[in-house]
Amino acid sequence: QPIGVFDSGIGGLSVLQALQAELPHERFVYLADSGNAPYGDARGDAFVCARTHAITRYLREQHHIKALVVACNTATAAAIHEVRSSQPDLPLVGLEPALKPAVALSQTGRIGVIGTRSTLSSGKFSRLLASLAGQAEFVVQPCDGLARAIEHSTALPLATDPSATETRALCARYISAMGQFGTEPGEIDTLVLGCTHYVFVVDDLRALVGPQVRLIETGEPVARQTRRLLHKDALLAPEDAAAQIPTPIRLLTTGALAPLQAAAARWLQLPP
Ligand code: DGN
Repeated sequence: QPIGVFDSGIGGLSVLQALQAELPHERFVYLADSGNAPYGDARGDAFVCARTHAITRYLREQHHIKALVVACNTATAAAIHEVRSSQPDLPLVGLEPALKPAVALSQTGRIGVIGTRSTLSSGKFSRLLASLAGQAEFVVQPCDGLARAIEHSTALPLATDPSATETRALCARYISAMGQFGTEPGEIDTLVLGCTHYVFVVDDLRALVGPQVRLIETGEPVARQTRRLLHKDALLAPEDAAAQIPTPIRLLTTGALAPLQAAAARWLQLPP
Protein backbone atom coordinates (compact mmCIF):
# COMPACT_ATOMS: atom_id res chain seq x y z
CA GLN A 1 0.00 0.00 0.00
CA PRO A 2 1.29 3.50 -0.78
CA ILE A 3 1.71 6.51 1.49
CA GLY A 4 -0.44 9.48 0.45
CA VAL A 5 1.15 12.93 0.31
CA PHE A 6 -0.79 16.05 -0.53
CA ASP A 7 -0.38 19.78 -0.94
CA SER A 8 -2.23 22.63 -2.60
CA GLY A 9 0.27 22.30 -5.45
CA ILE A 10 3.92 21.49 -6.00
CA GLY A 11 5.21 22.67 -2.58
CA GLY A 12 4.77 19.26 -1.01
CA LEU A 13 7.26 17.83 -3.50
CA SER A 14 9.91 19.25 -1.17
CA VAL A 15 8.52 17.03 1.59
CA LEU A 16 8.20 14.08 -0.79
CA GLN A 17 11.89 14.52 -1.62
CA ALA A 18 12.73 14.05 2.08
CA LEU A 19 10.26 11.16 2.44
CA GLN A 20 11.79 9.40 -0.51
CA ALA A 21 15.27 9.72 1.01
CA GLU A 22 14.10 8.51 4.44
CA LEU A 23 11.81 5.73 3.17
CA PRO A 24 13.30 4.41 -0.09
CA HIS A 25 11.30 1.16 0.06
CA GLU A 26 7.90 2.81 0.11
CA ARG A 27 5.48 3.70 -2.65
CA PHE A 28 3.94 7.18 -2.68
CA VAL A 29 0.85 8.75 -4.21
CA TYR A 30 1.29 12.53 -4.47
CA LEU A 31 -1.78 14.68 -5.00
CA ALA A 32 -1.38 18.34 -5.97
CA ASP A 33 -4.63 20.25 -5.61
CA SER A 34 -3.39 22.69 -8.24
CA GLY A 35 -6.88 23.25 -9.64
CA ASN A 36 -7.69 24.94 -6.31
CA ALA A 37 -4.30 26.48 -5.44
CA PRO A 38 -3.12 28.61 -3.80
CA TYR A 39 -4.69 27.83 -0.42
CA GLY A 40 -3.18 30.35 1.92
CA ASP A 41 -3.83 33.89 0.72
CA ALA A 42 -7.43 34.20 -0.36
CA ARG A 43 -9.00 30.78 0.32
CA GLY A 44 -10.78 30.64 3.66
CA ASP A 45 -10.22 27.93 6.26
CA ALA A 46 -13.60 26.31 5.55
CA PHE A 47 -12.62 25.80 1.91
CA VAL A 48 -9.20 24.38 2.77
CA CYS A 49 -10.76 22.11 5.37
CA ALA A 50 -13.35 20.78 2.91
CA ARG A 51 -10.65 20.13 0.30
CA THR A 52 -8.48 18.32 2.84
CA HIS A 53 -11.39 16.07 3.84
CA ALA A 54 -12.33 15.32 0.23
CA ILE A 55 -8.73 14.52 -0.74
CA THR A 56 -8.21 12.29 2.29
CA ARG A 57 -11.34 10.31 1.49
CA TYR A 58 -10.38 10.04 -2.20
CA LEU A 59 -6.85 8.82 -1.44
CA ARG A 60 -8.17 6.23 1.00
CA GLU A 61 -11.00 4.95 -1.17
CA GLN A 62 -9.34 5.05 -4.59
CA HIS A 63 -5.66 4.57 -3.76
CA HIS A 64 -5.87 2.62 -0.49
CA ILE A 65 -3.20 4.67 1.23
CA LYS A 66 -1.87 3.27 4.51
CA ALA A 67 -0.90 6.71 5.89
CA LEU A 68 -1.25 10.35 4.89
CA VAL A 69 1.30 13.17 5.04
CA VAL A 70 -0.38 16.57 4.77
CA ALA A 71 2.62 18.27 3.16
CA CYS A 72 1.13 21.74 3.50
CA ASN A 73 1.35 24.04 6.52
CA THR A 74 -1.83 25.84 5.50
CA ALA A 75 -3.96 22.67 5.26
CA THR A 76 -2.46 21.32 8.48
CA ALA A 77 -3.33 24.49 10.37
CA ALA A 78 -6.87 24.58 8.97
CA ALA A 79 -7.85 20.93 8.99
CA ILE A 80 -5.60 18.42 10.74
CA HIS A 81 -7.68 18.21 13.91
CA GLU A 82 -10.90 17.57 12.01
CA VAL A 83 -9.31 14.95 9.74
CA ARG A 84 -7.78 13.24 12.75
CA SER A 85 -11.12 13.00 14.51
CA SER A 86 -13.11 11.95 11.44
CA GLN A 87 -10.53 9.33 10.33
CA PRO A 88 -9.05 8.10 13.61
CA ASP A 89 -7.72 4.87 12.09
CA LEU A 90 -5.56 6.63 9.47
CA PRO A 91 -1.94 7.34 10.47
CA LEU A 92 -1.64 11.06 9.80
CA VAL A 93 1.33 13.43 9.76
CA GLY A 94 0.93 17.19 9.48
CA LEU A 95 3.36 20.07 9.19
CA GLU A 96 3.94 23.17 11.22
CA PRO A 97 6.62 25.86 11.04
CA ALA A 98 9.66 24.44 12.84
CA LEU A 99 9.89 27.02 15.63
CA LYS A 100 11.17 24.68 18.33
CA PRO A 101 14.25 23.57 16.37
CA ALA A 102 14.85 27.24 15.54
CA VAL A 103 14.80 28.21 19.23
CA ALA A 104 17.33 25.47 19.95
CA LEU A 105 19.67 26.73 17.20
CA SER A 106 19.39 30.52 17.41
CA GLN A 107 22.22 32.37 19.14
CA THR A 108 20.79 35.89 18.90
CA GLY A 109 17.33 34.76 20.03
CA ARG A 110 15.75 36.59 17.10
CA ILE A 111 14.00 34.25 14.68
CA GLY A 112 12.24 35.02 11.40
CA VAL A 113 9.21 33.02 10.27
CA ILE A 114 7.73 33.17 6.77
CA GLY A 115 4.56 31.42 5.63
CA THR A 116 1.15 31.97 4.11
CA ARG A 117 -1.12 34.50 5.77
CA SER A 118 -3.60 31.83 6.83
CA THR A 119 -0.94 29.62 8.46
CA LEU A 120 0.51 32.54 10.37
CA SER A 121 -2.86 33.87 11.51
CA SER A 122 -4.19 30.43 12.53
CA GLY A 123 -5.04 29.49 16.11
CA LYS A 124 -2.64 26.57 15.82
CA PHE A 125 0.27 28.89 15.03
CA SER A 126 -0.69 31.35 17.80
CA ARG A 127 -0.67 28.49 20.29
CA LEU A 128 2.75 27.37 19.05
CA LEU A 129 4.10 30.92 19.45
CA ALA A 130 2.55 31.22 22.91
CA SER A 131 4.15 27.94 23.98
CA LEU A 132 7.57 29.45 23.22
CA ALA A 133 6.93 32.86 24.78
CA GLY A 134 10.02 34.24 26.49
CA GLN A 135 12.35 31.76 24.78
CA ALA A 136 12.99 33.86 21.66
CA GLU A 137 11.71 36.85 19.75
CA PHE A 138 9.84 35.97 16.55
CA VAL A 139 9.57 38.20 13.51
CA VAL A 140 6.57 36.80 11.64
CA GLN A 141 6.12 37.73 7.98
CA PRO A 142 3.20 36.54 5.82
CA CYS A 143 4.32 36.31 2.18
CA ASP A 144 1.19 37.00 0.12
CA GLY A 145 1.55 35.82 -3.46
CA LEU A 146 4.86 34.00 -3.00
CA ALA A 147 3.52 30.42 -3.02
CA ARG A 148 1.45 31.26 -6.10
CA ALA A 149 4.46 32.74 -7.90
CA ILE A 150 6.56 29.68 -7.02
CA GLU A 151 3.76 27.41 -8.19
CA HIS A 152 4.02 29.06 -11.59
CA SER A 153 7.78 29.31 -11.79
CA THR A 154 9.32 26.06 -10.58
CA ALA A 155 8.02 23.88 -13.36
CA LEU A 156 9.99 25.81 -15.94
CA PRO A 157 13.72 26.30 -16.43
CA LEU A 158 14.43 29.43 -14.38
CA ALA A 159 16.38 31.16 -17.13
CA THR A 160 13.41 31.20 -19.46
CA ASP A 161 10.77 31.84 -16.88
CA PRO A 162 9.36 35.34 -16.41
CA SER A 163 7.70 34.47 -13.10
CA ALA A 164 11.12 33.69 -11.58
CA THR A 165 11.69 37.44 -11.63
CA GLU A 166 8.45 37.96 -9.74
CA THR A 167 9.44 35.27 -7.25
CA ARG A 168 12.79 36.97 -6.60
CA ALA A 169 11.17 40.38 -6.22
CA LEU A 170 8.66 39.01 -3.68
CA CYS A 171 11.41 37.26 -1.69
CA ALA A 172 13.42 40.50 -1.62
CA ARG A 173 10.42 42.55 -0.53
CA TYR A 174 9.43 40.26 2.35
CA ILE A 175 12.95 39.62 3.59
CA SER A 176 13.78 43.32 3.69
CA ALA A 177 10.53 44.00 5.58
CA MET A 178 11.73 41.73 8.39
CA GLY A 179 14.75 43.81 9.38
CA GLN A 180 18.40 42.99 9.74
CA PHE A 181 19.69 39.43 9.25
CA GLY A 182 23.05 38.32 10.65
CA THR A 183 24.71 36.94 13.73
CA GLU A 184 25.25 40.16 15.70
CA PRO A 185 23.05 40.79 18.76
CA GLY A 186 19.61 42.00 17.72
CA GLU A 187 19.84 40.45 14.25
CA ILE A 188 17.76 37.58 12.89
CA ASP A 189 20.11 34.60 12.70
CA THR A 190 17.52 31.88 11.92
CA LEU A 191 14.77 31.85 9.31
CA VAL A 192 11.97 29.27 9.47
CA LEU A 193 10.37 28.34 6.13
CA GLY A 194 6.75 27.88 7.18
CA CYS A 195 5.41 26.94 3.74
CA THR A 196 6.52 23.91 1.74
CA HIS A 197 6.67 25.93 -1.47
CA TYR A 198 9.45 28.16 -0.13
CA VAL A 199 12.02 25.35 -0.17
CA PHE A 200 12.14 25.82 -3.94
CA VAL A 201 13.44 29.39 -3.56
CA VAL A 202 15.96 28.56 -0.88
CA ASP A 203 18.84 29.82 -3.06
CA ASP A 204 17.16 33.20 -3.51
CA LEU A 205 16.46 33.42 0.23
CA ARG A 206 20.02 32.41 1.08
CA ALA A 207 21.38 35.14 -1.20
CA LEU A 208 19.19 37.71 0.55
CA VAL A 209 19.84 36.78 4.19
CA GLY A 210 23.54 35.97 3.87
CA PRO A 211 25.57 32.82 4.38
CA GLN A 212 25.56 32.79 8.20
CA VAL A 213 21.81 32.75 8.71
CA ARG A 214 20.27 29.31 9.26
CA LEU A 215 17.31 28.35 7.08
CA ILE A 216 15.03 25.77 8.67
CA GLU A 217 12.79 23.45 6.66
CA THR A 218 10.37 20.80 7.80
CA GLY A 219 10.87 18.03 5.22
CA GLU A 220 13.46 15.97 7.07
CA PRO A 221 11.87 15.99 10.54
CA VAL A 222 8.51 15.17 8.94
CA ALA A 223 10.05 12.25 7.06
CA ARG A 224 11.57 10.91 10.30
CA GLN A 225 8.25 11.31 12.09
CA THR A 226 6.50 9.42 9.27
CA ARG A 227 9.00 6.58 9.63
CA ARG A 228 8.40 6.43 13.40
CA LEU A 229 4.64 6.36 12.93
CA LEU A 230 4.76 3.60 10.31
CA HIS A 231 7.15 1.62 12.48
CA LYS A 232 4.89 1.95 15.52
CA ASP A 233 1.90 0.67 13.54
CA ALA A 234 3.99 -2.06 11.84
CA LEU A 235 3.26 -0.50 8.44
CA LEU A 236 6.79 -0.07 7.08
CA ALA A 237 7.38 -1.78 3.72
CA PRO A 238 9.86 -4.66 3.84
CA GLU A 239 13.38 -3.55 2.97
CA ASP A 240 13.59 -5.59 -0.21
CA ALA A 241 10.35 -4.14 -1.55
CA ALA A 242 12.09 -1.57 -3.75
CA ALA A 243 13.03 -4.19 -6.30
CA GLN A 244 9.34 -4.97 -6.87
CA ILE A 245 8.14 -1.39 -7.17
CA PRO A 246 7.54 -0.44 -10.79
CA THR A 247 6.31 3.08 -9.98
CA PRO A 248 7.53 4.32 -6.61
CA ILE A 249 5.81 7.68 -7.08
CA ARG A 250 2.42 8.25 -8.63
CA LEU A 251 1.56 11.86 -9.41
CA LEU A 252 -2.03 13.08 -9.37
CA THR A 253 -3.39 16.57 -9.75
CA THR A 254 -6.68 18.45 -9.94
CA GLY A 255 -4.96 20.85 -12.38
CA ALA A 256 -2.65 20.38 -15.35
CA LEU A 257 -0.38 17.33 -15.16
CA ALA A 258 2.52 18.57 -17.31
CA PRO A 259 3.76 21.29 -14.89
CA LEU A 260 3.56 18.85 -11.98
CA GLN A 261 5.53 16.25 -13.93
CA ALA A 262 8.11 18.86 -14.89
CA ALA A 263 8.48 20.04 -11.28
CA ALA A 264 8.74 16.42 -10.08
CA ALA A 265 11.38 15.63 -12.69
CA ARG A 266 13.31 18.62 -11.52
CA TRP A 267 13.08 18.02 -7.77
CA LEU A 268 12.71 14.26 -7.24
CA GLN A 269 14.72 11.14 -7.93
CA LEU A 270 12.54 9.53 -10.57
CA PRO A 271 13.38 6.33 -12.37
CA PRO A 272 14.52 6.95 -15.98
N1 DGN B 1 2.47 24.80 0.42
C1 DGN B 1 1.47 25.26 1.31
C2 DGN B 1 1.98 25.49 2.71
O1 DGN B 1 2.92 24.83 3.13
O2 DGN B 1 1.39 26.29 3.42
C3 DGN B 1 0.61 26.42 0.90
C4 DGN B 1 0.76 26.96 -0.46
C5 DGN B 1 -0.44 27.71 -0.91
O3 DGN B 1 -1.33 27.12 -1.44
N2 DGN B 1 -0.46 28.98 -0.69
